[in-house]
Amino acid sequence: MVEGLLAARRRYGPDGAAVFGGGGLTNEKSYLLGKFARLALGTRHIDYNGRFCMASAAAAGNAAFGVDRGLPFPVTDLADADAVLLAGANVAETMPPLMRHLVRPDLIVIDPRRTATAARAALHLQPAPGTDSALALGLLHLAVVDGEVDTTYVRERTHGFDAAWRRAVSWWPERVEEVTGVAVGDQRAAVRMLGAAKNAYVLTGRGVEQHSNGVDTVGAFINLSLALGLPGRAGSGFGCLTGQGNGQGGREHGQKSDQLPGYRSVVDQADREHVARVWGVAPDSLPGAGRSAYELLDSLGTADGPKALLVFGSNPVVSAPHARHVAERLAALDLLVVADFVPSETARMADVVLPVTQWAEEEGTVTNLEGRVLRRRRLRRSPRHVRTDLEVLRGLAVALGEPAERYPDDPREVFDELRRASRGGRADYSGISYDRLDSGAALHWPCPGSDHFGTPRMFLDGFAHSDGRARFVAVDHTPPGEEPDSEYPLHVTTGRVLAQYQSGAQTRRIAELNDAAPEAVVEVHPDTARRAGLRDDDLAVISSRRGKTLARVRVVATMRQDTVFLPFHFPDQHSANLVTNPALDPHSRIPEFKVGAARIGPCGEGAG
Ligand SMILES: Nc1nc2c(c(=O)[nH]1)N[C@H]1C(S)=C(S)[C@@H](COP(=O)(O)OP(=O)(O)OC[C@H]3O[C@@H](n4cnc5c(=O)[nH]c(N)nc54)[C@H](O)[C@@H]3O)O[C@H]1N2
Ligand SMILES: Nc1nc2c(c(=O)[nH]1)N[C@H]1C(S)=C(S)[C@@H](COP(=O)(O)OP(=O)(O)OC[C@H]3O[C@@H](n4cnc5c(=O)[nH]c(N)nc54)[C@H](O)[C@@H]3O)O[C@H]1N2
Ligand SMILES: [Mo]
Repeated sequence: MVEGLLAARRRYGPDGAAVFGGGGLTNEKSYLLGKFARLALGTRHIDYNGRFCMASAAAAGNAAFGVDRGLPFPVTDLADADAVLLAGANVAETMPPLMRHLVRPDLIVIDPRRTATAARAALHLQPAPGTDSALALGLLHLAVVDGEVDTTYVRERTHGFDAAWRRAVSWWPERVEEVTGVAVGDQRAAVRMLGAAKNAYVLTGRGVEQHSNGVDTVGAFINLSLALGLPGRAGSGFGCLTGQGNGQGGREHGQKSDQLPGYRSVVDQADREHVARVWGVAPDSLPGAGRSAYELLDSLGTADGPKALLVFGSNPVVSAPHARHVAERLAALDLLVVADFVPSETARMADVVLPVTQWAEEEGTVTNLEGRVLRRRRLRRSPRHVRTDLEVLRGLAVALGEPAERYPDDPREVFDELRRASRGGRADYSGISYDRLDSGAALHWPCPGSDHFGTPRMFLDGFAHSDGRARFVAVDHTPPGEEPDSEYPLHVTTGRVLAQYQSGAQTRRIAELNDAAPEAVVEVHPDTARRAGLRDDDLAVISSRRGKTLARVRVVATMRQDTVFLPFHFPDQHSANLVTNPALDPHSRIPEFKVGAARIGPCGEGAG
């Protein structure tokens, strides 16, 4: 590995090597991985799978509120609300424990599918995939004309309403119905429910975030919540439901190509100076911003792309869009190193696999969806000679010529350094310690001092912009990257099912041991299936401009006729990402996992 990394550096410079991380890594690993990339490799190319997840919501939240923390309030607050709007989130399957906080509120669910979550809603709006920004603009339009706007709040706590309204003014309900398929009466009912609620929340999931207009779409929902006066008011609010075990912390400590620890900016001089001081290096020696996750993968092994890649905590061969192309790029590398504890599809392609310890075998912290830092404790010993990710990073760094003391491998020591690096930053962890967490304290960042009790509820006294006000963003609806046409007449959308987790490498390992492989399915409306010559349980081929994938038909009467749904948990010829569109949002570089043009048909004998 070291020879390969040094060769890449010699021939192509420090950017000849790159790092790909994951939001499942602990805070300590995320932090050390970012430091390793920028100091030991000296590369600007480090990014992670959060870019595939909620990067658009983070960008929209930062623009509107001055800082983004997925949920700026504890989940338990939801239980007392009168109404909750869930836009593109299927929490009954993806976060089942959250459902217990959603018993009392009236639920409004926006999802092209009638999910388990939608089935429990008081109102289900079922738009065509990729039309949410039109729907959100329409809901804002109705809130204004039906007199549901909190004008005092808008005047005292926000800026930019007029510009946002100028865009929404042309999204009258009939036009919105035509674009989205959501009936005018249902639009009105949603606004009435939110307007009548004394306390309400608007929450977004991947369904509205993973789009080539993801930032604008989330911005349109934030605008709606601001018009109703929800964010920063006790008992109400706006939030994004982050997904992975450390979906929050994973992005706050420097795995994202444009961020340094403490949610600092890699291009801000004061931010660079602070982090460089903690790391004991000159600010100028820190590299600048690198490529975003998909752009990084897309460039591997090309003339100006990295020739060596280290992967920690992701399985991009299955989870990245346009997966066949990504596999080709990985195959073009001089050196691929994968650290994992199961033989993932990406690990199977690697020149070197590092079999690291797994969560039950190590100490650390993660930050949950409400910004609360949780201790993860070791439950069992690891097999002998298996190293932790921290030990791997330290060993590699030293072999690359770095001083050992720069890479502590004791999680507590790493966390203490992370606290110093985050001090004064937007995500300030400096007051959070293992001792405080172990004594049972519930600490949400920002927590700027050892005597500070953390911040479970943000924005109550003001938003994080210098004038304390939130910003409406002037957004319009733009259509998705691909619309159905005669060749590819359907929308294909993707997501999750309850019984599978992520790219599935771990579930498959368990299934392998039990001799029971899970099978890929595609959800199809009965009429769509009939027209395509398909019956329930048939093997179907779903194709798009990127390629094709195979899945068993599940006929679902509540599907939209123009849409099929593929869970993304399956590998090889069953991967949903063989058909997904890698079109990127211009502001956040999140890919368009949630909509593309496709067709479906029977899979001929022996095909695939
Ligand atoms: N069981 C299970 N739970 C998980 C995971 C898992 O893999 N399995 N993964 C975790 C992770 S990393 C994440 S990020 C979260 C994700 O949690 P969710 O966001 O709830 O998950 P998804 O299924 O990706 O997307 C949610 C819904 O978006 C809908 N959708 C698709 N296209 C559109 C659209 O254009 N507009 C709208 N409004 N909705 C659309 C889909 O039909 C789907 O029901 O789940 C976490 N929890
Ligand atoms: N079509 C489509 N594609 C999607 C999505 C979608 O909705 N539709 N969702 C996207 C989203 S939201 C996400 S988050 C990604 C998730 O997809 P991936 O980024 O591939 O994440 P995982 O499948 O969780 O893979 C994590 C890998 O890291 C390993 N791992 C876990 N913990 C550790 C650790 O501590 N150290 C090391 N070294 N390895 C570890 C696991 O064993 C596993 O093999 O997929 C994205 N892809
Ligand atoms: Mo995610």
